[in-house]
Amino acid sequence: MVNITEKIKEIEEEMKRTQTDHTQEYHLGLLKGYVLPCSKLARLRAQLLEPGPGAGAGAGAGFDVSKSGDARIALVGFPSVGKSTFLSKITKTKAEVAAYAFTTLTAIPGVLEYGGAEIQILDLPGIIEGAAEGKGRGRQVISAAKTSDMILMVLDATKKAEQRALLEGELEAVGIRLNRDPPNIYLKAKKAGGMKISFSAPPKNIDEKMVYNILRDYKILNCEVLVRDENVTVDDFLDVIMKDHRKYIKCLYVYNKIDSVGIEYLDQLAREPHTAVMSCELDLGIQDVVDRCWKELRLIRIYTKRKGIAPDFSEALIVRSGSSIEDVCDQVHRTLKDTFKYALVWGASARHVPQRVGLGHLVADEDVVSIVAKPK
Ligand SMILES: Nc1nc2c(ncn2[C@@H]2O[C@H](COP(=O)(O)OP(=O)(O)OP(=O)(O)O)[C@@H](O)[C@H]2O)c(=O)[nH]1
Ligand SMILES: [Mg+2]
Repeated sequence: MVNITEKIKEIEEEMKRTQTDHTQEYHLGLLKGYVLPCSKLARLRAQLLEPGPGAGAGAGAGFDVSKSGDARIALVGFPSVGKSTFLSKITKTKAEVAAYAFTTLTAIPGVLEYGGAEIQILDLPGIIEGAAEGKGRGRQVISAAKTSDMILMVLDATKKAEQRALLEGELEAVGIRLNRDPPNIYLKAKKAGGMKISFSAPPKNIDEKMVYNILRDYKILNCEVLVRDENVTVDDFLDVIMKDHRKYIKCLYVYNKIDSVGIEYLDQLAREPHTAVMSCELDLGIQDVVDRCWKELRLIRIYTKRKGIAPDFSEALIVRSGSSIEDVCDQVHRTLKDTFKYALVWGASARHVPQRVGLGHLVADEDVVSIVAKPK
C-alpha cells in the first residue's frame, strides 16, 4: 500500500518537475523507450483502489450503507463546509454539526422526499488534499461517492476559489469524471489480426503512432480502434483503456455560507456552470439546490391511476428519462405487459387529455397514467 502511494508521489513529482504535458511526455517516452509516466500513474492509481494483495486492507471498500430509494446523492466536500447542516435541512436525519473539522466520521444516510420520489442523501466525512492516496477517510469517502448517481460538491463560499479544483483533482485521481461523457472512442480487443486504427476526422492532439504506442504499452496488441472525435487526447485514451475504473457522474457545485460573502462575488459564483449558491444558516437557496438536483438526476415521476379513482400524488413510480409506457409497466409488475391493452395519459407527454397510447409512448415528469388491461 505504502509502496504504491510512494510510487505515485514519485511519478507526480517527476511530472511536476519536468512540466511536460502528456503529448510531449509521450514523445520523450518514445525516444527513451520507457512506459509513459501518465499511463504508469493511471495504472498505479487503479491498483490502489483494487481490493486484494498489495492494495491494503479496505482499499476500495466504501462505508457500509445500503442503497435505498430511487437514486443516491453523495455530499462531498472539505471539512466544516456545511454538509451535515445541509442534510439536516433537507431530510429528517439529524447529523452532528459543529464548528470543528471532521465532525462527521462515517456515512450518514438521509431521505429526501421529492413529489413522491425518495432520494437517498449520503452525508460523508470531510475529505482533505491527498484523499485519493488514502489520507484521512478519503478513500472510503471517494468509494461511497463512486456508488452515487450524483455528487453534490459542497464548497465554502468564504474559502479560496482553489478548493473546487483541489477536490476535483482528488476525484479525478481515482477515476471519477464529473459532468463529462465517456470519450468518443470505439475500442474492441480481438484475438488476432494486429491493430486496426482509424480516425473519423484528422485528430488534433494525437496521431496513429501515439495510439499504437499507448495500446502496446497496455499489451493490447490485437484490436480495432475508431476515434470518432478530433479533439481526443492521450488522457482520453487512457480513460477508454481503463474504462472499468472510470465512473462518469453528474455533479452540482454548491457554494454554502453565502451569508458571509459580498454580493459581487456571489453573483460571479452563481453564474458558473453546474453551480448553485445557498446559505443553510439563513435558509437561502436551499429549495433551489434541491430542485436543481432533481433536474440533474433526470428522473421521471409517474402517478398511476385506477379507473374512477383520483391518482395518489404522494407515491410515484420512478423511471429514467427517455422511458416509455412499457418501462412504466415493468416498474409496476413484470407480467403487466402481457395483459396490456392501452394506457390513458394525462400530463406533459399527452397531446390531449387523456390521450390513449400504446407501449411505445414516451412519458414525461409528473404524468398521470392509467393502464387498461385486456379482458380475461
Ligand atoms: N456562516 C455560515 N455558517 C454555516 C452555514 N452552514 C453551516 N455553517 C456552520 O459551519 C460549521 C460546520 O458545519 P457542518 O455542517 O458540521 O460541516 P460539515 O461539512 O458537515 O463538516 P465535517 O463533518 O467536519 O466534514 C458549523 O459551525 C455550522 O454552523 C452557513 O450557511 N453560513
Ligand atoms: Mg459533517
